[in-house]
Amino acid sequence: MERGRLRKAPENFLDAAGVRTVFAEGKQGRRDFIRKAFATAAAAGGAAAAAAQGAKSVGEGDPAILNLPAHSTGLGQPVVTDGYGMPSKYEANVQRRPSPGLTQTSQSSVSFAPLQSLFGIVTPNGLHFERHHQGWWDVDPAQHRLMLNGMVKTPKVFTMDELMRLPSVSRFHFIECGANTGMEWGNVAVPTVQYSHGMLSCSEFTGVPLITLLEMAGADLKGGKFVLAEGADGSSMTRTIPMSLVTSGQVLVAYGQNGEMLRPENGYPLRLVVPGVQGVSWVKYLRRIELGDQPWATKDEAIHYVDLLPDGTHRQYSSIQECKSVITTPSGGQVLLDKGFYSISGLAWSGRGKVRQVDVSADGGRNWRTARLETPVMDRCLTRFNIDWVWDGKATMLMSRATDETGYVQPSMRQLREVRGTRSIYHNNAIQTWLVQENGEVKNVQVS
Ligand SMILES: Nc1nc2c(c(=O)[nH]1)N[C@H]1C(S)=C(S)[C@@H](COP(=O)(O)O)O[C@H]1N2
Ligand SMILES: [Mo]
Repeated sequence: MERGRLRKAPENFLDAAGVRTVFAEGKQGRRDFIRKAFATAAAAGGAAAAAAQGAKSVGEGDPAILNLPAHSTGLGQPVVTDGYGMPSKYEANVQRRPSPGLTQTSQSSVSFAPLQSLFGIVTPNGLHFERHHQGWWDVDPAQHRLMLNGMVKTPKVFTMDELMRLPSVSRFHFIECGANTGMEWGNVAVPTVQYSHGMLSCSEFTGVPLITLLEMAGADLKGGKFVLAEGADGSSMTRTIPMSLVTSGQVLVAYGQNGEMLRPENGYPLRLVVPGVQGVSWVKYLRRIELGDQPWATKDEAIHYVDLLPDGTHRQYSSIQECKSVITTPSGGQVLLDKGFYSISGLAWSGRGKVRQVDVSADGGRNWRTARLETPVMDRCLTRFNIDWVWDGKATMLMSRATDETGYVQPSMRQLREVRGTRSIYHNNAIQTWLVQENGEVKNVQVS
């Protein structure tokens, strides 16, 4: 990518304005660190000095502040009463996108969340990634029904009204498709973090614990070992889920996402939330739950989302998304305009609990420093990390490595391949490496 084609903030925050914000907000210790970074950069002269100068002069008085723009002197727009509120027109580049490298049929498709443009841990609903095996539907909630059958005393059919008057819970969780980062197995270095890790999103989900509904139906909680969840779209998505996740109250029959009803793309009006488990089990347009005593081995679990191991066997039902992290800024496709201070920021998550620690290397894995975790750090939820860094203008490699509360450490690609071989598509949680080139361009590379 050429420098002339830089994307605007926040997709490319790496300009003097980004640094000024850090100046204004940094804590004392960090501010000193940042000042020193600038002093070093200024001493080095050239473009870096100019950037530091620029930041200073703006902070101390830009005469442009005296010119009142039209929006300070005229009348603003009236309140937005005609429809759903929309983002600023200046944010039009922040979008879900299909991957340029993936073959898509019109209805079996995936769009990736723009992780490089997001702050904190919550994915706005209009930017939540999508994965449809048979296209999406805007299902009429008045017509939608949820059936409970199998090993229950009284099979039940719920309307949405009946479900929504039951006591609900709201919880923040990530959802990651088991195929996220799948291209990397084949050594395909997709250009940006949107395409390498964007089948990942995080929301506050609201719904009824599935166990509540099963109890209402008089479920056989001793004999029942698994539930089958079935979707109402053309793919009839069906997945087996172990009862241990259900009886602990974790699995939700959800209708809410970030304070409003689910979006049609994400399963409106009802989807299963299976915290820590790969996305495919989060059945959308949920219409049936069957309680049984053994896994069903349906089409969606016998041939999809299985892992071909080096000995030729298929690993099935490996559904927990293991601990993983990725640096979202700076990341592939972005450009570092000058040497000097940067705040490296990224996301970490684990399907087995909370993230305990994230370490970051700015020298290709030789040295690691522990990053700051932004609070709150929640169970099976995205955790935002960041760490200060001064780029000396030389080519280098950035990596992040997460550890979860079970003590599990995110593996390198080489460690993962030792166990999993080279024929996998799914469940790649390896350490991601971004190469910062001398000209500031950031590229996706694989190191062994
Ligand atoms: N009914 C139904 N449920 C489904 C799917 C589907 O195609 N149909 N796709 C699954 C897959 S593979 C994933 S990764 C997640 C994606 O959820 P999202 O589209 O809300 O991001 O939904 C899962 N649930
Ligand atoms: Mo998926």
